[in-house]
Amino acid sequence: MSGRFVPYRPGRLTFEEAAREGAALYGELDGRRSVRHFRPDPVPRALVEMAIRTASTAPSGAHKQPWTFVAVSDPSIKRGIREAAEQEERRFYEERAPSSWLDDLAPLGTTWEKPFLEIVPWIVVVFAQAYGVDETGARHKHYYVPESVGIATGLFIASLHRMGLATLTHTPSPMGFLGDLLGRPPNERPFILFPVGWPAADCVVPELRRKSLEEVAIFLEG
Ligand code: IYR
Repeated sequence: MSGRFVPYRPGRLTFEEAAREGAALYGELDGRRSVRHFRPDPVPRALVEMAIRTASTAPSGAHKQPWTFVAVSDPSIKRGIREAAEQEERRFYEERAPSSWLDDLAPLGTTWEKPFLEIVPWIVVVFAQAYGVDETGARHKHYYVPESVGIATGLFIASLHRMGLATLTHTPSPMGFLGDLLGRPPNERPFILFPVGWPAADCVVPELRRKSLEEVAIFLEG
């Protein structure tokens, strides 16, 4: 064991306090929905910074923190992202997607058109670092990259929701154009794109049902 260790002493809650805190967070996150209708109103950069800081608290393989968040408010870059994303999406909806996939998407009402990519004040593109590069240009290994970046994006979404902001996990496919458009280095692969803004006053979301605890959990108790 060659690392240094520091004390970690989070306060111990009573069962009642723990149940109350857990239920409060559950209620808050259960109220979150993916949003495709946004207000054009500005979102202060400080709020986006806080969501990224929060995301970056995620655990990661060997604590390599293999993520880069690129936050874009520049209208011409947002337009470029929209144009490239719509080009890919159009091919997806009109040529590439099997009809079974389109059937699964029908309840969501999605199409190749992505006007929200220009309406939102921010687009945050998350890149996964397949490997690290140090100051000398030498490569070093990253571990469990999709797991690590996936956890970070979950915390990012939770932070935005806590601040009353809305987002959507958007993955135009293929997403290679994002690395070129945003000038990212070859070790970074686009992972997820998040439009970030305030939900529109007339925002609607598909009527969905979440699976129950019984449907998603199995307890093997001793
Ligand atoms: N990327 C497309 C299609 C799409 C795919 C899935 I899986 C979704 O949950 C939603 C949409 C689009 O963004 O429209």
